[in-house]
Amino acid sequence: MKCRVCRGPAVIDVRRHNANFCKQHFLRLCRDQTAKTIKQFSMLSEGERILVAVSGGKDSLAIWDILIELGYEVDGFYLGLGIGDYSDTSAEYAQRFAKERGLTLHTKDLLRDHGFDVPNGSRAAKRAPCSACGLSKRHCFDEAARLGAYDALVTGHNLDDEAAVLMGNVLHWQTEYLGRQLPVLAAQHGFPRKVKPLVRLTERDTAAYCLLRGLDYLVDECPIAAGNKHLSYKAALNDIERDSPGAKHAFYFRFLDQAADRFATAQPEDGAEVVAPVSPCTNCGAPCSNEVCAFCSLTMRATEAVPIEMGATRRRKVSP
Ligand code: Q46
Ligand code: ZN
Ligand code: ZN
Repeated sequence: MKCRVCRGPAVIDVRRHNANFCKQHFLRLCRDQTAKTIKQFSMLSEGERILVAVSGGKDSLAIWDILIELGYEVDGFYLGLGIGDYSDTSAEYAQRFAKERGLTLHTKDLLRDHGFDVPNGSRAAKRAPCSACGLSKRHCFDEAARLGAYDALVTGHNLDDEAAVLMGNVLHWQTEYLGRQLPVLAAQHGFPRKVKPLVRLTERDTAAYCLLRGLDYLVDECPIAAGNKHLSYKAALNDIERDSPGAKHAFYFRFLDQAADRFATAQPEDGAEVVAPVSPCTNCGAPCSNEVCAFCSLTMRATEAVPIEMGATRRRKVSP
C-alpha cells in the first residue's frame, strides 16, 4: 500500500478517494479538505473571533487543532451535560487539550449554572435525553458566542453526522429542516454565524487524524444515546458506503448542489431576508419568537423535579 502523493508506505486507505496516504499526506489531506470547505462556503475570515464547541471527542478536538494549524485564532467552549463519568472524562480531555496548547477554553455546566443535568432534567421535562441535550447545547453555544462577541461558532459535525441527519429529514420529508441543513448559517436575529468545516471528513478520518496527530480524545460513546435514530441512519449509510465508496459524500454534497435551495425560505424580490419576529427571552435575554425561549421553558420544567445541588443557581422563574 503506497501513498498516492509520495509513493512512500501508506498508513491509511481512503476508499471514497480511491487512494492511500502516508501519515504526513493524510494529515495534509484533512487540513486541505477543511480549508477547501471553509473557502467554498465562505465560513471564516482572517481576524475574526471564532469559538469552537468542544466536547472532548475526536471531531471537536480535530477541528480545533486543524483551525489552529490553518492559522485561525480560536477559543473553545465546553458545556458539562452531567452524564456521569462520560461528562467528567470528556471535560478532562477538553481541558487537557486547551492547557497543553495555551488555548482559552470557556466552560459552563448545566447542573451548576442551570440547575439540571441531561439524564434527570430530560426525565423531569418528559423529553428524550438527546432532545433536551441538543436544545441545551444549541442554547448554551449560542449564548457563549453572543455574550463573548464571537463572529462565528464552529461545531465538529462531520460527513457521517450530516448525511445521517439528511437521511432522517428526507425519510420524513421535513422540508423546513432541509432548508436549513447547510454547512454554514449566516448570523441573524442575534444568533452567531454557525459553521461546520468538517463536512468533507468522515468519523473514521477524524479518528485517524487524532491518532496520527497524537491527540487524546474521549473514545467512549455517550451512554444514553440509545434510541437516537441517527445511529441507525449512520449504520445504514455505512452499509451503502461499503458497497459504493463515495455514496455518502455524493448524497450530501449533491443535496447541497442540486436540492438545498429548493427548500430555502422564499425571499422577497428586493433581496431582504424574510425574518420571524424576534424579541429577547424575558428570562435570559436570548433572541426568541415567544415570551420565554425554549431552553428557559425546559429549565423550568426540568428543575421543578430536580434537587438543586449546593452552590447551583436556579434561574428566576417566569410565569408561563
Ligand atoms: S451527548 Fe447528548 Fe449526544 Fe448523548 S444525550 Fe444524545 S445528544 S448522544 S452528541
Ligand atoms: Zn505521502
Ligand atoms: Zn431564555
